[in-house]
Amino acid sequence: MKSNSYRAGFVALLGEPNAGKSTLMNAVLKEKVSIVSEKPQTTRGRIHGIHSDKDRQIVFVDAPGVVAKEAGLNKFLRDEVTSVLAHSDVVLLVVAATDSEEAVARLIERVVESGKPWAAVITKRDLLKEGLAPASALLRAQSAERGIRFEVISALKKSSEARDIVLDLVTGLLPQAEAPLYDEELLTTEPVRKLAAEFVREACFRHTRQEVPYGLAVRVARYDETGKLPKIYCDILVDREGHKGILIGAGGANLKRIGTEARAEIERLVGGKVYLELHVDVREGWTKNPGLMKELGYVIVRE
Ligand SMILES: Nc1nc2c(ncn2[C@@H]2O[C@H](COP(=O)(O)OP(=O)(O)OP(=O)(O)O)[C@@H](O)[C@H]2O)c(=O)[nH]1
Ligand SMILES: [Mg+2]
Repeated sequence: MKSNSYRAGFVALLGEPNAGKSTLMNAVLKEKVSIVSEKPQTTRGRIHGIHSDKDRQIVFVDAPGVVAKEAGLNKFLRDEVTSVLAHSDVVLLVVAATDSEEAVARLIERVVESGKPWAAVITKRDLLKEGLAPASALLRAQSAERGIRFEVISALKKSSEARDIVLDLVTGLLPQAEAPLYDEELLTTEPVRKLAAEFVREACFRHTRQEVPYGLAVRVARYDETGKLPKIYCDILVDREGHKGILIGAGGANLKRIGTEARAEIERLVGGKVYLELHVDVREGWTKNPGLMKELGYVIVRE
């Protein structure tokens, strides 16, 4: 049994798309668990990242950014955020220094409505040339009215400082516990095959533009661990015929680059060599088709 002051629980990361939630979670864990890109709506489903020490176990739940639209993949992203909020003990609002006051006002309303204990960080401080982030006044008001704590950080430029600040901000809000929720050695509850698919998707995001990344899904068709070298076969599904050629590139060069980069990430994750094979296929209009979305894993299962 742990000491009387031991705490454990789930901390949802709530923010606008592209605010820096996944970057922040990786910085806190000192490991890449959640994929990151400069494009909004990179994170699609919740990703758990676990910090354990003798005083606490914090299960961070990285979530998609808050989107307003109510159809297709956007509806899934929206419902996923709602579900993550409902299942969390604490909310950490992640605001980018560049986020507008209106956007942050909406987020604050949402988190207050949830009734959960919360704190906030303004991240991307390094992008502020001078002065304050547009949302500072709002958070200061929350601090004065409700005692909400907030700090200004950079997860990219000062990641270890950001890490200490975030751990300190959320710990006091967590429920007391007698034991950790998960094995204390565990960094994430996500299976390797899911993270492998995510790393492939991240490399695809890096090497495609405009609507191509948004309409792209990756799934592991086969993960064969019987031989000396684990063999991973991934399908990359695009939602328009025209995107297939763009993704593959002239002479297959783009897909090759994607494969090389994703393989390096997967090898780092599993701590050894892997064989990775990518196959591109078309699922016309999948982002608007609930049946196809379900087939690709975009369905809320934990209600
Ligand atoms: N300059 C700077 N860039 C950052 C910082 N944190 C994140 N970024 C960048 O912001 C972009 C978005 O980061 P993500 O971590 O993917 O953001 P997110 O909130 O998870 O985005 P979604 O999953 O799309 O909702 C990436 O290009 C990051 O490198 C920071 O502290 N400073
Ligand atoms: Mg993300």
